[in-house]
Amino acid sequence: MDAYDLITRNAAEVVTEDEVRSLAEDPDGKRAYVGYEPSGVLHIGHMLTANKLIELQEAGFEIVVLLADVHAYLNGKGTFEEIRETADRMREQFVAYGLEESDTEFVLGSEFQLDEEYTLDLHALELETNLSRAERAMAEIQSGDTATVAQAVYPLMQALDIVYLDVDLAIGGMEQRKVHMLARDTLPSIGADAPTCLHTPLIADLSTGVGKMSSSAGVSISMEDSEEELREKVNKAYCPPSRDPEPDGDGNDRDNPVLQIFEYHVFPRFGEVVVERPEQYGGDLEYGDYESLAADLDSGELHPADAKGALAEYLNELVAPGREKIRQQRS
Ligand code: NAL
Repeated sequence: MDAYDLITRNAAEVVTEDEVRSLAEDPDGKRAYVGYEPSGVLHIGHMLTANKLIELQEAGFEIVVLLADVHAYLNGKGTFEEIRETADRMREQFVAYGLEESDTEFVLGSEFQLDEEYTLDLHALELETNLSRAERAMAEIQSGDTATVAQAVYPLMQALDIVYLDVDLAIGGMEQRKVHMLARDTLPSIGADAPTCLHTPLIADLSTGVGKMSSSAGVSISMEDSEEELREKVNKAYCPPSRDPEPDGDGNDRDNPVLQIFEYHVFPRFGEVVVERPEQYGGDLEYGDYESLAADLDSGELHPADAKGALAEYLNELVAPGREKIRQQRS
């Protein structure tokens, strides 16, 4: 796979393609960053962007992970002390998940976001941004129903962090795209470059295939799930025996979360998949890529129950090191 294909593999969107192509010409030493509000335990959304970071490390990028303690505070996620404490645990869980520690710089937001120069730059961005734009940028990030002033400041700090961390490529889930577009539009007003962005897809709600999977509503996969819990969650997941013939945008907005997890988690990390079946049902099935597995589900060669059984096992392998780390953190 060439560098551009590896960088953009499984991306829902890159802004812009030309900018990413120019990064791909010489990725060595380029910096990609992602930010996370510290929370107690990683969930499948964190793991999805982490998969992309691991691929970018393979492509030669240096990775910066911002543990966004001040952002979590502004978003109403707890007292500052509580949030600071979870940031350390989250860093250890990312390393257990497979982020190469020697190639990853973990930064706490509060290390630089309270400096005088940063604060003045932030106020400059506040002057350039109207409230409704800031609110719209937060629609899919904000906790609570009514936006606070703190939540209007939040996306401007996120924009400014891209400058202060000196990154070449900003990574985030699709829910971050409006913050990144705001950053592209407003950063030039303080003399900074518009950031190049890559957005990972959202996985559909596990039980319905409608909307996005979320740890705050519905069923989500978490790094602390036991093998048994994973099996139960996956067994109950929405997995029609064929793909939606007309993907999103056509009024039939159901996606297949089981296939999505194979595509965005299992194949990127394992490269191939073996679905174990007793001889009497045709024996094991082996897949070297996502498309061939999806095609077999479509044709009926692969039964949803067998696909789910395999998925639960691979997910278990993915979360096991982090689950062990969480157990240690609590003892
Ligand atoms: C991501 C978040 C917070 C601050 C950031 C700063 C720079 C780059 C990425 C950042 C967290 C993210 C979330 N908004 O919703 O988890």
